[in-house]
Amino acid sequence: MTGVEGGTIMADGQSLSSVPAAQIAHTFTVPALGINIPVPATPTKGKPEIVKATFVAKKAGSFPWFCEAPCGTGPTGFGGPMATPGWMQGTLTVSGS
Ligand SMILES: [Cu+2]
Repeated sequence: MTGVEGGTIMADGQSLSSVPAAQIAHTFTVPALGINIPVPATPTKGKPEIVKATFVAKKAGSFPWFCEAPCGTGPTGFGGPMATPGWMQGTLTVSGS
């Protein structure tokens, strides 16, 4: 998904509401909470970019998160880190208040 949902993202100080699919390096996606944060690739190779994201979890619990961009290894890009828990997938735990 290219749109920012359930939060905000700033890339080098610029607020983004979406990132073109071809420019997405990673996503932080939590379907159960309606959160999708696409992370743009660095526009200039070798030049770091600061990306800041915020989101509010609307309920407590443990929810799976994952990256939807094929950023891993292998012919499809879904190997290696994409298939390794703790890298491009995991569990977001939200405490109640
Ligand atoms: Cu990724």
